Amino acid sequence: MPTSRPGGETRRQMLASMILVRAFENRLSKLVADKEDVLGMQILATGQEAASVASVQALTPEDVIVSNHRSHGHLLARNADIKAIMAEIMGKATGVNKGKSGTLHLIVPEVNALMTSTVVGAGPSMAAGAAFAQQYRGERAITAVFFGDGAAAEGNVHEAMNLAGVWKLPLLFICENNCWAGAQALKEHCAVGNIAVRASSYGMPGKLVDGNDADEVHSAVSELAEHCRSGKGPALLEAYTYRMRGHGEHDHQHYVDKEELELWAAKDPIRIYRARLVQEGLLTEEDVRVMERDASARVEEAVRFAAESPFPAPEAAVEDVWVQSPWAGR
Ligand SMILES: Cc1ncc(C[n+]2csc(CCOP(=O)(O)OP(=O)(O)O)c2C)c(N)n1
Ligand SMILES: [Mg+2]
Repeated sequence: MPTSRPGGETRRQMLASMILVRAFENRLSKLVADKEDVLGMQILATGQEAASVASVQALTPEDVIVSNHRSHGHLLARNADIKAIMAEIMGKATGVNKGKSGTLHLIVPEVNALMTSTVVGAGPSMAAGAAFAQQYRGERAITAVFFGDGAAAEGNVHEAMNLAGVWKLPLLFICENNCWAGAQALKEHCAVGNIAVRASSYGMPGKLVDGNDADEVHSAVSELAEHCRSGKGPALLEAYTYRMRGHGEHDHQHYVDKEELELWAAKDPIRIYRARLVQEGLLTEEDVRVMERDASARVEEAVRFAAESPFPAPEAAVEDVWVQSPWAGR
């Protein structure tokens, strides 16, 4: 299958989106450190921005995405409302889920982000259901599910891949292999060197890419999404990347070698991409500084909006729990 490089405008947008995601998560990290406003465990994807942003940007807005506990990049790249995402993280009534999901279970149906789940490995089987619905209705849209290297060891993920292969579901599995699952290194839970080789066991194509290279990720997702869209069944992409921070903000990575961190810091996906676009003449350094200022202003506005928003009323706890059946009272 041919691979092609994304166009200039797409590449500029990818850089802007990666910069926004980094600014958002850096601010979140500072809020945690300052013990301000944010509730619960904060799980960031610093260092993984190319994998998440380029994947999402290679999909169409009609495609459904299913994410996991490391979801901010996926949702912001999808243009989910940044103020409502921040408000949700702070547990406010103006949040995307009225303050009831918090950061770990964000759902943004307006942008076809069906769900995020912190139950490791749950996403792929839910995504298989969404892809089945798309196939059943004869839609052109596909489903893309993001999961980690640790999740790839869960039985549930293998079942989802097997069923997707048997039913030829339009489902793109995107494994963000960030080398760690909590405090467990990949070799402690994975018998093979990479996850993509497993694809052939489920009758689907598998591809391993440098997850810190936005162009490479974009091209691979475009190619595999086309495979899924054209009725040929599922596909598996492994984006090899690195989690630059601890599992969550509570985790100070005492188990990680300093040299390993330095090695990956040198492969920072934003710095690499920024230099590439400037060198190719697609942007000037000043254009990038404007992107950074814009990102920072949007993040500050989101923090202000969220901090000033009210918490949900106690009665709201029992709202949105049940769906009214369309057949009720008939
Ligand atoms: C079923 C289940 N088992 C264990 C956990 C605890 N847990 C949360 S995240 C995580 C590590 C997941 O690693 P990976 O899938 O590689 O994703 P990453 O955190 O690296 O993005 C674990 C074990 C959980 N949330 N759900
Ligand atoms: Mg991982």
